[in-house]
Formats: sequence, structure tokens, C-alpha cells
Amino acid sequence: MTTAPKSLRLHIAFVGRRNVGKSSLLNALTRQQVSIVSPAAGTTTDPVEKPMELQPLGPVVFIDTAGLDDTGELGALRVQKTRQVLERADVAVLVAEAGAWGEFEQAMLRELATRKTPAVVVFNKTDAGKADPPLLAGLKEQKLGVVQASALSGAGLPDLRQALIEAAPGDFIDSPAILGDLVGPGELAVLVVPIDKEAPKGRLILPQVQAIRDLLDSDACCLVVKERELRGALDRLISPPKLVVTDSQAFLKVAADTPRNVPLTSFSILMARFKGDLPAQVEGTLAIENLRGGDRVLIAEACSHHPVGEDIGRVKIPRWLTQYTGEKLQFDHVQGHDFPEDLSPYRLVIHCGACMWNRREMLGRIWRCREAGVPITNYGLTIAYSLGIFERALEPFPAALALLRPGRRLQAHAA
Ligand SMILES: Nc1nc2c(ncn2[C@@H]2O[C@H](COP(=O)(O)OP(=O)(O)O)[C@@H](O)[C@H]2O)c(=O)[nH]1
Ligand code: SF4
Ligand SMILES: [Mg+2]
Repeated sequence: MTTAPKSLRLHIAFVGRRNVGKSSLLNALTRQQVSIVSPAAGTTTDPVEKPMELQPLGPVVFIDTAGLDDTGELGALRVQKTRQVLERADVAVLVAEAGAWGEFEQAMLRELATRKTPAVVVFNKTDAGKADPPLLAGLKEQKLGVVQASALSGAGLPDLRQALIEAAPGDFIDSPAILGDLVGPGELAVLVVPIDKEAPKGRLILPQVQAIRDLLDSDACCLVVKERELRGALDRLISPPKLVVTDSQAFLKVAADTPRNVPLTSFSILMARFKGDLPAQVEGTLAIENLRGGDRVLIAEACSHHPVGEDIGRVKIPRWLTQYTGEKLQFDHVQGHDFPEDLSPYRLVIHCGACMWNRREMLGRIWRCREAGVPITNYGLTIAYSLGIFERALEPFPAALALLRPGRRLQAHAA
């Protein structure tokens, strides 16, 4: 079993009506008891996640869900949970019983198509009945992977595995780089990692570890220092580094200690590119200029255990943003998969770096904000903007930098 971070794994959700054999199929595919299988409809209540290796794709997470057609109060909650699963699914497996295809399945396919989630249709229980040939042909025409299987006999399981591999989005095979395209083989990046009381004990946080790994994968060199040691370390170098990357919270000191000709950015900005959509989030950041007294700002964290404490989202960002705008803003906070259905009350969404998430889930949120006409940015971009070093921090990314010119009202409040 690999220890690849969960967020880099392809997330495959099994969805469909109750009792069609989702859990049985998943168990058969993984040859392990992932979920409880029962003849009583609606046994799987909470989504069950199972990380495993699916060659040649590598690390995946299988997510077993409750039936989407659940009724009753508890049922409504399960349906909501299943929809939340769709938000983080890179691929969906729609399970149907052979001979029982209907409007429900058609509606699910439409929903998956709207979300642009690749789907594989599995007709299960083919030991008991066959799927209708014209229906199979029609689905294949829609370029959907279609598999006939039986969790009971094991028939069709290799086809399902193959269909999953074919449906996997390209960005799981070619993940966008964190740093590899910015710092070439043999070149040096300096990473600035503050070790203060908020740093986790005995380890580095995920974006820092991923950045180091990405540099090593690209045959680049890496020097890791705290902010206080940065200037001394830079002075000792024979030639300047290709790039300095800092934790956003040390931005001001690091900007002051890094010669102006050395490119500088932050881990959060790298994460916006890696996990989200940097140009969209740069556009979102510019909306800070339009914030006025009484405006509501939503601060969203992807998980409940931000490594640098709640402090950054709850205290520091509100303080820096209030100082920058000079306006009395209203801040709301959400965590985890709770993201408001109705974003219309907000003038800005400020998201964490989403380091623990897969990219599709973050892109899904960016997409929802765009649909609602609400700008979205992230922590690092907001901090850089509020501290007046936005433009410098974007210099390594010409496409994003181009959005700032010409004629944009940028940093009107900056001193
Ligand atoms: N005949 C037959 N029964 C199956 C098959 N797969 C699952 N079942 C049965 O269908 C029932 C519901 O299965 P389950 O996996 O719990 O369905 P889920 O609620 O959709 O996850 C159980 O009684 C299973 O034993 C299959 O391929 N053939
Ligand atoms: S809150 Fe966001 S940035 Fe912080 S650890 Fe969780 S996913 Fe990563
Ligand atoms: Mg089940």
C-alpha cells in the first residue's frame, strides 16, 4: 500500500439506486469487505472511503454511497451526502440493475454530464437478467463506458477496471507541476518555512513536502530555511536562486530580505495553480478593491485541521483585509464539505489552499462561484494583496500577471 496523499488519488464514487449492488461490486472489485452488503435497502448510510492501488492508474480512493433515491428524513440527509461525494468524484460509476433502467438513471447521467464528471455505467446482477441491447448501444453512442457485470459471479470485473482506467481524467496522468516547470534540473529553489508555535510538531506540512518532492522529481536543488536564516543563506550563495518560495505569513520579511531581482512567490500561490485555477483566483483577488462596509466575505477551509491553526482564517486574514480596505466587513466561516448552496450573499469567497483535496473538488467550487458571479481567491493571494506584494508574488506566472495590466485598478489602497 502506498502512502500517496489522499488528495492526489483518483476519487471513484459508486452511485445508483438502493440495492442495485454498489457495495457488492466495490467489495468484489477490491476483494475486501469495504462496505456492509445487505438485502435490506439502504444499508450503506455514510459514504465509505477505501484507498487502494488500481494499476496502472496507481493510487485511488473508492467511495461507496447510499442510494440516491432514498426517501424519508434520514434519506434526505443521505442524498445530500451522496451529492457532496459527487463534488469530489473524479469518476462516477453509475450502477443499475440489468433490466431496470429508468428515468432515475437518465437523470443521474444528466447530472454527471453537467458536472463534467466522467461516468461508467455498470449493469449489475447480469447473472439474474440481461440489459437491453438497444439501451447498451445507445449508451455507448454517448461515449460512456458500459460494463455488464455480476458482483455475485465476478463476471465483468476486469471490464470495469478497464473502463475506470479509460474514464480517468488526463490530469491524473499529467498532474500540473508544483514547481518543476519553474525550477529546472540543477537549478536552485529556496523554500522559507517558518517554525513558530503554530507549526505542527516534528514535521512539515503537506504543501512544503510536496514542493520538496516536486523539486527532487525535476532534478532541481532545494534549500529549506526559516525566515530568519534567509538573508544569511542567500548571502552565502555563489549565484542567486531561481526562485524563493515562502509561507504567506512571512511574506513581508521574506520580500524585504530577497533581492528584487530574485523571483519570489508563496506556497499558497503554487497551490492555487496546482489545486485550483490561478488566473481565476487572481481575477477573484482583484475584487478586494470593490469591498465596501457591511459586505459579506466567506472564508472557507477544506478541512477542520488547518496546520497553522484557526488563527489564519479567523483572525489574521480578517485583520489584514480590514486594514487594507479600511472598511468594516462581515466574515463568515465554513469548513470541510459544508459550502453554502446559495453564494449570492457574498461579495468574495476566500478559500484555503485546499492541499488535502483533489483538484476537481476545488475546481468544482471555483466553478460554482463563477456560476454565481461571486469572485473567489485563496489565502495566499489575499495575504499578498493585502500586504501590497501581489504583483511581485505573481511575477513567476506571466499568464496570471497579464491579468493585472493594463488599466486595472490595482492596489488603490496600498501605501
Ligand atoms: N443475483 C445477484 N445479486 C446481487 C449481485 N450484487 C449484489 N447482489 C445482492 O443485492 C443486494 C444488495 O446489494 P448491495 O451491494 O448491498 O447493494 P447497494 O445497496 O446498492 O450497495 C444484496 O442482497 C446482494 O447480495 C449480483 O451481481 N447478482
Ligand atoms: S484547511 Fe485547507 S490549506 Fe489547511 S490543511 Fe486543510 S486543505 Fe490544506
Ligand atoms: Mg450499499
